[in-house]
Amino acid sequence: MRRLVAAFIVFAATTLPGPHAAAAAPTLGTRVIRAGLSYPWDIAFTPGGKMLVTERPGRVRVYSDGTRNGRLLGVKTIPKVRAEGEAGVMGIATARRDGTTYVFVCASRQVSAGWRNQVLRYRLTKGGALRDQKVILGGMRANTIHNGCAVEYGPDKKVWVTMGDANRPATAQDRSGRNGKVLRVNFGGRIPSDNPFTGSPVYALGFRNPQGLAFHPVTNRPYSVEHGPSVNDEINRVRPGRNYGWPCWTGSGTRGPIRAGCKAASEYSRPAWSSGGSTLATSGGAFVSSAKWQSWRNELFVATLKEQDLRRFRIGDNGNTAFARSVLFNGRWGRLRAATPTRSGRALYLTTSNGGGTDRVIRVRPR
Ligand SMILES: [Ca+2]
Repeated sequence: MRRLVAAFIVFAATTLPGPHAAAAAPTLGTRVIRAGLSYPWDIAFTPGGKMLVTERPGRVRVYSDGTRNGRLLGVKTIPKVRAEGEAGVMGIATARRDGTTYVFVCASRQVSAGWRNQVLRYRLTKGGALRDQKVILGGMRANTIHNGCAVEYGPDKKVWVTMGDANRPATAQDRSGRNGKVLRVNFGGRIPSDNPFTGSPVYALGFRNPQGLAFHPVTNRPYSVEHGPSVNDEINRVRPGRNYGWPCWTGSGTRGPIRAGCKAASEYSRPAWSSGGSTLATSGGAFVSSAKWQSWRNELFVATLKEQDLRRFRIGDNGNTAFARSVLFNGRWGRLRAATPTRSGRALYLTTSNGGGTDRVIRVRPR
């Protein structure tokens, strides 16, 4: 009799939606959409459904769509790219304006001033060609490490860019410099009148190497994802004019490599999450917004290079904390670089960073 009762309780618990029944976790399906690429750094989708993929050595690949059957419409070689170490053609984003699709690319280029990271804007033709190049943001030093270079077109219709310290840590605290910052400019590159520092593209400072940037689908708040030194990878809620501590402090009150000129840890903004005593090499970040994601809807997914997995985070109610929830696809595809949502928020696209012409674009979506 006791076994029967127990069996009924199990049956009831698994089949009857109780008054506090939460949405279920989604069952995810995965598919390799592209293979044989070379360091695909980032992905963007146009409103019409084209898929654009950067390859760090210097190209943008344009596909008719994000399926396995999509046609390769063209490959744009970005001029003057100096790809070396972690630098090259990195973040990409799209925007639709006055009936035209525009593409923003963050790239490391050899120009008259030297080796610089720049944000280029192109017009995308219907046939998939990138035309009418314009530099809308420049003056950021490039290096073989710490370039940042995520770019997103925000819900506020501004161009947002993360910039690393280019291995000159002190520059992250220099408000007049553009390295170690989150930058924000208008569509054509002018400084928005509502930026926190008048006449400056600097939106927030004190970053080491932020390679991820994503906007919460409900609150529209920006979140950056960055690499820590040997400890404290971070997720930061990026707020105007705030200072996130590098290189004085990392994580929540761990000393960084520089002390001169530093204030107390409490004078800097603390991360929404930090990895603590080790690093995962957190790279791209993306929110999923479709109801198909059920209980994971509006959560942040972060790709990791070193740990070779995808990490799921829930943003706390006040927006200031990110809670690590689960680890997905551990080791399945090697090092993961990008996490990008489709425009519908239904699918998440990942890229690998394994080299040797073996890299892939992978689609993840709820069944
Ligand atoms: Ca920090």
